[in-house]
Formats: sequence, structure tokens, C-alpha cells
Amino acid sequence: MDTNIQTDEQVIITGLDTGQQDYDYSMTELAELAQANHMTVVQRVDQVIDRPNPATYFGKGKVEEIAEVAAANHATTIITNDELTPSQLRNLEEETKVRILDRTALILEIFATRAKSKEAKLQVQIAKLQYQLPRLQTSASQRLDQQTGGGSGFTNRGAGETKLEMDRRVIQRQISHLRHELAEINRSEDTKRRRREKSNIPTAALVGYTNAGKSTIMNGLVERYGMGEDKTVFAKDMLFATLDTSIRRLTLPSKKDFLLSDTVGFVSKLPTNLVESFKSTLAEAANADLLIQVIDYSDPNYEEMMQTTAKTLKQIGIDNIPMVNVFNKADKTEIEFPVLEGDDQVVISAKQAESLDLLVDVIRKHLFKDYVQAKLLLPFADGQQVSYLNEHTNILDTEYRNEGTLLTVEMSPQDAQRFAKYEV
Ligand SMILES: Nc1nc2c(ncn2[C@@H]2O[C@H](COP(=O)(O)OP(=O)(O)OP(=O)(O)O)[C@@H](O)[C@H]2O)c(=O)[nH]1
Ligand SMILES: [Mg+2]
Repeated sequence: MDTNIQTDEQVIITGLDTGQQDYDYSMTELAELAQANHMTVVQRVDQVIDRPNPATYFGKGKVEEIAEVAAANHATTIITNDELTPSQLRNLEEETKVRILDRTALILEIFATRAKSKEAKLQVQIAKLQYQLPRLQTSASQRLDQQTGGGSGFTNRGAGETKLEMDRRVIQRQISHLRHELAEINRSEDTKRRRREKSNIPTAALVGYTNAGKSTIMNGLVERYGMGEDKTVFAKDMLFATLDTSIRRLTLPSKKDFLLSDTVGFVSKLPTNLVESFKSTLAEAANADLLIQVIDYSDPNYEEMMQTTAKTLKQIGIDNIPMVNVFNKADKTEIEFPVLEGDDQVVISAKQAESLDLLVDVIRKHLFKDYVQAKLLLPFADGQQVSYLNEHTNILDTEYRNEGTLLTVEMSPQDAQRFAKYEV
């Protein structure tokens, strides 16, 4: 069943402008997140204030205004730009009589509908339960009021243990159970990853803001350099189209192989629980030799998006991997594709296959910079070694001598070591 099909819900988005630089942008993004969750934003309400009200997030007058705006627009949900404390959430809901969804819960809802693989589903489920855990009180205490005694189904209920404590325990147990399941999956993923590491193939990881075009670039490169296999990934104009990591092996014309990974995109204020839960998915990027940051150059907020990516990478603990910037979707801008200075940035359009080669040049310069050229003299008896070189290295020149074959070869440092004894 397609869980994405829902009836559109009317919502209002609300935010506190405490003077933060990227406030407007984060509100625009909040509206996009709501749309991604199949909601129709009917109004936006802002409050300029020094700091949030600890009890109700907004000031008292504003809460009344929001309740009125919600009622007048038949909004069934009010979305807040920040994650609320459990008591703020409860108080706001009581005072407005409308469901409150904070930014974190909204992102969790989107992730939950998008998750397809077992791993992604587990990760989202863990993050959701962790979000719920400190927020149980309202519903639990309400249920306690309604309790008629007995028949709760729990036989091990100790004396004095409240319904709330019980609910908490159940959730904690669920979390540890799900973590266990996830660990099982990761163990096998780990094994696969280690195997890849051993194979000594350089690895690049696509990272960046959601909807920037990472998966489209991946597909474009797979089509060009993926050795004829149809292994395209899902790419679509929606936030969080990708929630898993896919890895593809690509072979450049000079027999240079590398692995390219495509993974979940970022958004500002990505909930900590979610980042934590998705660590195993993001680990692929952490193990890369090169990060390729994809940027939607046609988005007026692309600089803020770059900052978000930088912050998120830091949050995951990735801070010492070389990174190149790929300014994508240039076809949607007025900008001519300029050739940028240096080897660390490039302007492309994933929709124009030729421009992908500009990116390939950048990748090549980084991933294969340790490659060396050497002249090797292989005796005719060592024909097997020649076939290996033919298959795995870039042979620039071949000469037949009396003593054997003289090859000029470009190869990885590992291969150079392996063939050192043939060097002339
Ligand atoms: N015009 C234009 N559209 C592009 C370009 N690159 C990607 N797109 C479109 O942008 C949308 C998002 O592309 P994806 O490749 O799914 O983006 P992503 O970065 O993988 O996004 P997530 O998986 O959600 O993080 C799709 O509709 C693509 O067709 C480009 O260079 N030009
Ligand atoms: Mg994607």
C-alpha cells in the first residue's frame, strides 16, 4: 500500500524569531517540510521575542492569536519551527485545543512514510520512540484518570507503579529490542564494508542537502561508468527521497575504479535522535576517501544549505575527510557554467550528461592523485602479470623487447609496490 497518499490537512506554521540569522529561511523550509508531509500551509504566524516562554514557547497573547488563526482557517494542526519541551507541547495543545506538531515530530513523520528498507524503518522507529519517551506524560496521565482498574493486561505490575512508569518501561524495552535488530543488520553491513575496504578501491560519498540532486548525479555516473549494469537509484523531486545508502562501482576509461555512495540528505535542525539513529546509514560517508557535497545552485538559499551540511557532518563526527563542492542544477540558473578555480569545486547540471565529466575530472584528481607512472619490463614467461596489468591498470605504452614486454603503466600505489621488482 502506498502510505504517501493522504488527504491534505490544513496546517499553520509558527515560529519564534529570536534574532537568529537564518530565521526566514528556516520558516520557508518548515513550509516545505509540511508540504512534503502532504499538508497545506494556510497561514504563517511569527513572534519576535528574545527567548522562548518556558511554559508555552510563545508569549501569552501570541498563543491566543495562534488559536484564533487556527480556528479561523480550520487548521487541524499547528506546526512549530523548533522542537518543544514536553511541557510546552502539552500546554500549547491545551490552550489552543489543536494538535501541535513540532519540527522534530514533523521530520520524523516524513521519514516514517519514506522509509522502505528494513534498516531505515528500524532507525526511524527508534528515533520516534525516543522522541515519545519523555512526552508520554500527557496521554499516560489521561489514561490513568480513565482507568477503571484491572484488565490492563499486565500481570507483573508492581504495587505503586503508575501507568506512566509502565508505559515508559514498555517503550524502553521496545527501543532496546529494535536496537538489537538494527545491530544484527549492521553486523552484516560491517562485514561487507570491511571487505570493500580490503579491496583497496578508493571511495567517494555524495553528501548534502536533501533534494540537491545526489541520486540524480549517482544515476548519471552509473549510466556512463557503471559497466552496463542497470543499477539506478530512486531520485525524485521531494524531500528525503533517499533514506538508505547505495553503493556503486564505477570504472573510468583509464581503468580507474572507485566506489560511489549515495545516502540520506540533510535539512536544518535535523533531530539529534534521528542523526543518532541514522549513524549506521551515514557511516558509509564516514569511511570515504572523498566527500562530494552536492549543492542546489539554483536555490537562493544555497549558502545556508551548505552551512547546514557542514553542521550536520560535524554532528556525525565527520570532519577530516577532503570535500569538493559540486554546484548542481546550473541549467536552472542564469549562470553560465563557469570553470571554477582549483580542484575543489565545479559547476554542473546532472541533467546534462557531458557536464558530469567535469565532476569526474574533479573526482579523478582527488581519488587518484597517488597513482604513479612507471616503466615495467616483464619477461615473456610472466604473461599472467601482463594480463593483470591489462585488466587493472592504465597501460600508456607497450614495447616488445628481446627480454620481454616493456610497459609504461599508470597504477595505484599498491600495484606499484606489487610490480616494483619489474621496474626499470
Ligand atoms: N533541472 C535540474 N534538476 C535536477 C538536477 N539534478 C537533480 N534534479 C532534480 O532534482 C530533484 C531531486 O533530485 P534527487 O537526485 O532525488 O536529489 P537528492 O539529493 O538525492 O535528494 P534526497 O534523496 O531527497 O536527499 C529531482 O526531481 C531531479 O530530477 C539538475 O542538474 N537540473
Ligand atoms: Mg537521493
